Amino acid sequence: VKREIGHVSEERAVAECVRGVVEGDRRLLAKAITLVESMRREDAPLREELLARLLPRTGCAVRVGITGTPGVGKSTFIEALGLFLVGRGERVSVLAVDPSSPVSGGSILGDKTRMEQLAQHPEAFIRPSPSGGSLGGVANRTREALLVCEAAGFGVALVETVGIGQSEIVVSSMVDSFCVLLQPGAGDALQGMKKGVLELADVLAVNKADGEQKAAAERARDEYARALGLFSPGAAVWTPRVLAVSAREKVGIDAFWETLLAHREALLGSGELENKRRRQARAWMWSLIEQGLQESFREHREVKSRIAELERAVEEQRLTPAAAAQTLLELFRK
Ligand SMILES: Nc1nc2c(ncn2[C@@H]2O[C@H](COP(=O)(O)OP(=O)(O)OP(=O)(O)O)[C@@H](O)[C@H]2O)c(=O)[nH]1
Ligand SMILES: [Mg+2]
Repeated sequence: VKREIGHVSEERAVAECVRGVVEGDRRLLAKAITLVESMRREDAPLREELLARLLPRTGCAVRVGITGTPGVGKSTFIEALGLFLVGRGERVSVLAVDPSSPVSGGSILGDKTRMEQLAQHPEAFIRPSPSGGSLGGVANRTREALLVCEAAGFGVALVETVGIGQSEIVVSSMVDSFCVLLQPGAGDALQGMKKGVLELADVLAVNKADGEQKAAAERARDEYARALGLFSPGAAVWTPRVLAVSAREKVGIDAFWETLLAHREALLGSGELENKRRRQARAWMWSLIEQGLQESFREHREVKSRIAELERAVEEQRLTPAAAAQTLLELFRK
């Protein structure tokens, strides 16, 4: 009987969240995101139910990823861009994928102070990164939060990540357009730039093109543009573009958005947007399967009882990694 009651109230909780999200109730939107971010196993059926009900309302947002090294001005830029967009009547959500641990300084968007105006705007919604867990886990929860925001009618979904480690790859796999913010350091601009990031970028913006740094930022822009020209594959539907902007002075924000829309047009016109989203959805499914398998593997009773021993044997070179893996996999498959 108790289970039944629990079940009924859970049903009601999901229905309430769905209604709240659709009607633009911010408290319920936050609650829905908390639910999709929950790592508790007992929340899984509710989470699935909520996402399944919201799914038909998703897919309509312009999904944009923004990355850049610490201090490049991501928060300032997103605030400027967000305010520009709400000024044009858009509704904007901001999510983050933050792979850093609470120990190393916490969430990127912990510094909401720098997005003070946007955070208070009724047409904007800012949500810090879910904390804890692997990058893959954090990213999956952000993907799902993005769907909830879309269902809530946010026409622009911004996803911020700090450009360290692999997080920019993960974010680029959940957005339509991926943007990299760059420091104005001229001359050596390219040295600090990972080629991988350049390859992911659809739009690059050299920030801080103001005051004393204006000329340096413009030089850096030209250098990046030349470098991109060198290894862009001519036949692509889109050639990445480089701009100089000032997030602080709010200069170039409109040009940035125009460029982003041009990218979107190119994707739409060639059918590539749909292809991209299909590929992303499929890859997401596989990443969930891989994570699920890993979890089951580590929790498997017989596997668990022998992991430590076999790891040690491998470390001490008494056993090859291949043999140890084989033994564990056989135990798992049995
Ligand atoms: N001159 C100038 N300074 C800027 C600009 N944008 C940001 N800044 C400054 O750069 C510093 C870092 O800005 P943030 O927006 O916090 O940078 P971030 O990339 O979000 O930094 P993390 O969250 O630490 O990764 C701050 O002192 C900003 O005031 C700009 O357009 N021009
Ligand atoms: Mg920041």
